[in-house]
Amino acid sequence: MTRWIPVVGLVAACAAGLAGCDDANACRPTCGAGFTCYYGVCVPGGPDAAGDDGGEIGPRDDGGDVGPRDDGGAEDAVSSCEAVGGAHDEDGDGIPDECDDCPEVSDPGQADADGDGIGDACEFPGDPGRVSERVAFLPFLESAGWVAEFGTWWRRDDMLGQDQQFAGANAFDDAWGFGDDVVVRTITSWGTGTDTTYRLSGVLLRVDARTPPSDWYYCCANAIGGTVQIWSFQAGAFDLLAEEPLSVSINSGEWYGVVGSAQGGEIACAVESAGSVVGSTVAGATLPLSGGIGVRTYGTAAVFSSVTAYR
Ligand SMILES: [Ca+2]
Ligand SMILES: [Ca+2]
Ligand SMILES: [Ca+2]
Repeated sequence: MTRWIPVVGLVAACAAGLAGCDDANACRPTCGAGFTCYYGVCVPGGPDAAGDDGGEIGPRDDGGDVGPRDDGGAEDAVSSCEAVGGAHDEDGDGIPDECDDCPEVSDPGQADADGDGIGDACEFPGDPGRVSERVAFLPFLESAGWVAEFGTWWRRDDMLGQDQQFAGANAFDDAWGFGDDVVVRTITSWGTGTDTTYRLSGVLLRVDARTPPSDWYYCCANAIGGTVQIWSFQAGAFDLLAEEPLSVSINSGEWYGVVGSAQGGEIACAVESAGSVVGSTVAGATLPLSGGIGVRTYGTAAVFSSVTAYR
């Protein structure tokens, strides 16, 4: 059964136009020319001159004076699409990431039936409207900063990859400070692996790296046996909290979506294939964690083409 949790937009105040919201966290490393720091990551484009989070840049940019998300505001005299012409287009649908209502899934029509700024192609299954906005989209442009923990990570060609074929490897940004409530989707593909029990790829939720190694919740798919799993890790102890079968096999070299949701006392996890949910599970959250998000592999090489955070 697919079960999803309503997520309250705790950072909706930023969307309402409070100046300085996009400077909440410093970028590591400092963003290069043509990029601006936004929630701790470097995104294409220039600074938000109006300080309104509404015009020039950022995941909450409404797309300026082009496209269905235009709000007609004065700040849209120069849209982000125009300002960063030729900008990155992760999904190749012709709409630059900053203007795309679904930057990780091709949707050239930009259909958005409920008008919440999140495209139909990447609305979350089972509970439309539970996510109010996208707060970060990471196409893994080379300028973005991540903390690696174990494994052999690389970032190139707008992808983040991990080549270690045994044991676990994490990459995360603990500085985001999203708190308890967040929904994270990654697009991932499995490579070769050597572990005979687990070949996992997915997203980390509530990563807490105050005392390394980090503590976390993990929403993932296991390519061995074809299941969706929720794990916790705290003080050196792993715990498999929930596991349900997938309706499809995980094939190396193919792309899948893995979506994790953390709210209050619950963690939900779903796996997507070809735009459909192919398995989901829910577990109670017992660890008092808040913090960043990330990605993790276990027992397999894997590639991540993007990570998107919503609230
Ligand atoms: Ca696009
Ligand atoms: Ca798209
Ligand atoms: Ca929508």
